[in-house]
Amino acid sequence: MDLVRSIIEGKIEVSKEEIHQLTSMVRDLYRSKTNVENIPSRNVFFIGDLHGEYKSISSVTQLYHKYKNHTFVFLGDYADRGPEQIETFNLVMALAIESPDRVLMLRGNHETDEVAQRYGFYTEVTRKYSFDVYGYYLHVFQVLPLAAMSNDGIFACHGGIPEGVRTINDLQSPRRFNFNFPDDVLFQLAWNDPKEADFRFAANSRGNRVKAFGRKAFDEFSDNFGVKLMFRAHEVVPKGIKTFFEDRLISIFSATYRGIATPKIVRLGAAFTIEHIDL
Ligand SMILES: [Mn+2]
Repeated sequence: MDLVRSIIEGKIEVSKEEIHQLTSMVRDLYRSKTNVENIPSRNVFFIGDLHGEYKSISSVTQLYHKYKNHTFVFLGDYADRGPEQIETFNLVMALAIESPDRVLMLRGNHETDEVAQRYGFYTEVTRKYSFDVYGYYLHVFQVLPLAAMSNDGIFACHGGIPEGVRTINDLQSPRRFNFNFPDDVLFQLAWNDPKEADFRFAANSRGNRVKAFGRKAFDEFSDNFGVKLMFRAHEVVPKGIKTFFEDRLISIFSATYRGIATPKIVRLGAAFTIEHIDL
C-alpha cells in the first residue's frame, strides 16, 4: 500500500513492476463487481471525462481528502488525448484501491483496445514502457462496471441509455470481460448521447452502432428503472456541465480539452441538492 499512498501523494514516475502491482490490485477488486454497481443517493461526487489531464485529477484528489464521508464516482475516459495519460490513470486507480468503499471507477468508451489504440494511450504506454504494460491496462478496462445506480433513483454511466432495455437484468446479464464491446447494450451505455428531441432512438454521427437517445427513451427508462436523476459524461461541454430533459439528466466534463472547456464536477448533496464545482 506504500505504492498506492505515494501515488496519491503525487508520485509520478512508476516502474513497470509498480504498474503491474497497481493494475493487479484493481483487477482483483473489480472482477467480482456487477455491470451496474450500487451507489449512495447523497454525498456523491460525479467526475466526467479526465482525458489524461493530471491537473484535474489532482483537484479531485484534494476533494477526496477534504470530503471523507463522500463517494466519488468516476464516469470513465481516464486517458487518451491529454498530456498526462498514464499518470492520470494511475492516480484514479490508486484512489480506487485505497478507498474501495467510496471510490468507483466506471468504464468509458475510451477504456477499450480499439479506442485506446487510436487516441493516444496505446502510443504513450508502449513508448514509455512496452506492449506488456499496455496489456496490464487492458485487463483493468475489461473489469470496470458500466453503470451505477442508487436505491432511490440515481443512475450514472459514461454515455447513455441503451436501446431495447426493459429490466435491470438486461443491464446486468451481458458479459463485460472483453477488451472491446461486442455486446450492444454495454457498448451503448458507454457511447450513446442524449438529444433534446421527441424521439426514442435515432442515428448518431459517432458511428453505426451508436445511438442518440431522445426524451421518449429517457422517460421510458426513468419509469422502468425508477430513475429520478441521471449523470453521464462523454461529450465536451464548454462550461463543463450541460443539463437535459428539465434538469433530470446532467452531462459532466472534467478536463479542459485543450483549453476549450471549463472542467467541472458535480456534488450531489443531501435531498438531491446539486452543486457544480470548478476544478
Ligand atoms: Mn467518451
